[in-house]
Amino acid sequence: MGRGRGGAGGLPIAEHQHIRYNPLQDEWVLVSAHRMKRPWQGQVDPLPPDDVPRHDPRNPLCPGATRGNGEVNPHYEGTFLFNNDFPALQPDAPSPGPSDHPLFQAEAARGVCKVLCFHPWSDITLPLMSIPEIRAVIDTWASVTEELGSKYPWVQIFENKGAMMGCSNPHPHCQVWASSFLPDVARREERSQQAYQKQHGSPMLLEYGRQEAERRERVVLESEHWLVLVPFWAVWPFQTLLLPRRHVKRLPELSSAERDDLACIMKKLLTKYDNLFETSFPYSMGWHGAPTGPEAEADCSHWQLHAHYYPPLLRSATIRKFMVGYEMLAQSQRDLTPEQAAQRLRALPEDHYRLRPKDAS
Ligand code: H2U
Ligand code: ZN
Repeated sequence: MGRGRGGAGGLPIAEHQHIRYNPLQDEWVLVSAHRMKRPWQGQVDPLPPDDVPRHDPRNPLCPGATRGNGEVNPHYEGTFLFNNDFPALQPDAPSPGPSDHPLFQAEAARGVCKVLCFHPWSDITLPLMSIPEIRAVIDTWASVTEELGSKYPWVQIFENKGAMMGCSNPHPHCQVWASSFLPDVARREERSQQAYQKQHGSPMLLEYGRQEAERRERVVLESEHWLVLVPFWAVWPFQTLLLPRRHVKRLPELSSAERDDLACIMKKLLTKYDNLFETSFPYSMGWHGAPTGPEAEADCSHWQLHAHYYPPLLRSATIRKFMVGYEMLAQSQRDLTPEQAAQRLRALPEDHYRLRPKDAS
């Protein structure tokens, strides 16, 4: 393992515990690489099921199935977007009224929640889908951002994959929550990127991507239009950040070539993830771009579109990183360095382990 320069003045910091700053979300992470050596007698999670039926008429996300609200899904053949039958946000919630004390503040929360099925089959995942099929998902992400973004200031697209991440249904899908308010993480990213641009004159994540592409030690994948890296400040063991090389503020701005290239790089990244522990790799991922809505600031040039991938696995297909104790009470801590994680991901093959010919021996 090379001695990571880490970017902090060229210091060889990888082997010694230290804290790193996340300038995007304004928080620190404790990096203690030597902790990977400790024995593990804690929780071992179950493996994801490998016998998911391709079509199950009782699964409410399948084509032709009946959903929770009694509606019958069309016999869709590509992506399928519908309103969540159990939405956390609805368009017409009343306002809680004025606060009578600064310690008791509440505000109205309105919005829309949708579910997007990626594919008609329940036994497929993004890395096993074809490039045109992934491209169709990207196009739907862009159009739903446009549609809901015309009304709401924040459109959060996110995918919870795997039971370990609380995903309730194996059918490949993601969710879209549009809200009348900027959620916490969005607010922090808004503030940090604005302050950075004011101080340094360029968008934070555009500069960050350029720096990482030059430094190389945290780069996992590169393509003509995209960059995947384990951020310097990553918290989850194999967390990655997906960045366009060009300055792009929101998903709908992506050109056709950038969307095709995105489909390719997503397929490669997710294949590497699955190959890491030869399992259908669980994660939560989501897109962040400039706020939307009729009141969005005219100048959002401090924003750079990006996707975060937060996978929980640490040592194997069944041993995850727990964010408890110190993380809940003090700050995040990680057990291997981002440079080590990037190196491991980089070294993994780009062909999916499930598609390899079975060993004849
Ligand atoms: P998750 O597995 O990521 O929770 O996504 C499944 C979503 O699908 C969940 O938000 C919705 C749930 O509310 N759903 C429906 O809208 N209708 C149904 O009939 C089943 C599930
Ligand atoms: Zn972000």
